[in-house]
Amino acid sequence: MKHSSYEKDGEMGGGGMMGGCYTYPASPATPGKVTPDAFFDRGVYMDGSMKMDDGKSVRIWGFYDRAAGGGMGSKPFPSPAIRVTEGQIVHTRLVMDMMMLHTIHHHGIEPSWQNDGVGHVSWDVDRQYTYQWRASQAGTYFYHCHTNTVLHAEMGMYGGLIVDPRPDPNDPPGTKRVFAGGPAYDLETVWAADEIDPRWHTLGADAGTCGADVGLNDLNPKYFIITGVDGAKSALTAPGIAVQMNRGQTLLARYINAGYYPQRIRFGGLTATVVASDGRPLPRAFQAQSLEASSAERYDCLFTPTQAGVFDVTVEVLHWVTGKVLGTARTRVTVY
Ligand SMILES: [Cu+2]
Repeated sequence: MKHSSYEKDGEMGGGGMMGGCYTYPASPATPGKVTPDAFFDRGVYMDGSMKMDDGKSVRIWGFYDRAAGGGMGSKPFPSPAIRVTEGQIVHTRLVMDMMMLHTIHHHGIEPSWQNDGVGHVSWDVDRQYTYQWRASQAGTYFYHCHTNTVLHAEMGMYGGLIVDPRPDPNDPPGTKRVFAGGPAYDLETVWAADEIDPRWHTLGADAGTCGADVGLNDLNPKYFIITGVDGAKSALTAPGIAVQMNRGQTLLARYINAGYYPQRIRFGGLTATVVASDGRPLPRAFQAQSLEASSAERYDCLFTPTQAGVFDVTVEVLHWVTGKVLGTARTRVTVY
C-alpha cells in the first residue's frame, strides 16, 4: 500500500522507481517561505564508493553540493558539511536528479514538522523540496536522510552540520568560539565515527519496506571508519581528521557517533575538556580521558596539550547488549 500525504497536481502520487511500500512521496511548496540568510543546494548520488584499507570497496550513497560544480560526478563521503551562524534562517534545498525518494533531516535542529525531513511524518522528496529552519543554538549537529532510515543512513547519507556563534564584537577578528561566551579554539577537527557492514551496502533503496526480512536488525560491521576514512590505518594520517598542532594551541574535536552501536572514544593520553554535547553547552565542563557515546550523540572536546607527543585516538565500537568490542577505528593527534 502506498501512502501519499499530499497529492500533486497532474501527477501520480508515489511516482518514482523506488517501489517501496512505506514511502510518503510528495514535494509541496515550503510553507511560509521567507528569504533565507544562508542557502544550501543538495543533490543525491547512489553510486559512490569508499575504498577500504584492505583494498575492497563498499557502495556509498550520499548528498553532494549542487552549487560546487562537478554535478553527480562529485561523490563526497561524508556529505558536504552545512555550516551556518547562530540566528540565521537557512534553506536546504534537496533536488533529486533521479526518480528516487529521500529526505534531509537536520538532526538536533528543531524546525516545523514540514521541515523536519522525517518521511513518515511529513513526506519523502521525489522531486525537490526546500527545508526552512533556523539555526537557533551554536553547536555540533549532523544531517542525514530519513527515508528507510536504518538503511539510508548506514549507506552514508549523512554530513556534518555546524552552527557557529555570532562573532563577539569584543573579540579580536578571527576568534573562534564553541558557543557565545564559551571557550575559544585555534584548530578544529570532526571525528564522525561509524561502522560499516558491507552486506547492507548491497541492498536496494527500498529494502525491507514491504515487510520482507532483509536483515536490517542484524548489523555485523567489518569496517570502522572516522569521517569517511578507514580507521584501520588511513585515518591515522588523513588530513582534516588526524591533527598536527603546536603546544599552547587549543584544538576543538567535534566527536559524533555516526554509527548505530555505542562507542568508547579514548584520547590516547590527552585530556579533553568537554564543553558541550548535542548542540548545547554543558552546565559545567568536565575533563575526560575517554567518553562513551550512543548513536547520534555529539561531544565538543577541547584539547590544549602542554607536552609534545604522538597521541593515538581510538574509537571502540561496542556491541549494544554484551559491550564486547566489535572493532576499533584510529586517528592521531601529533603535538609539536
Ligand atoms: Cu535516502
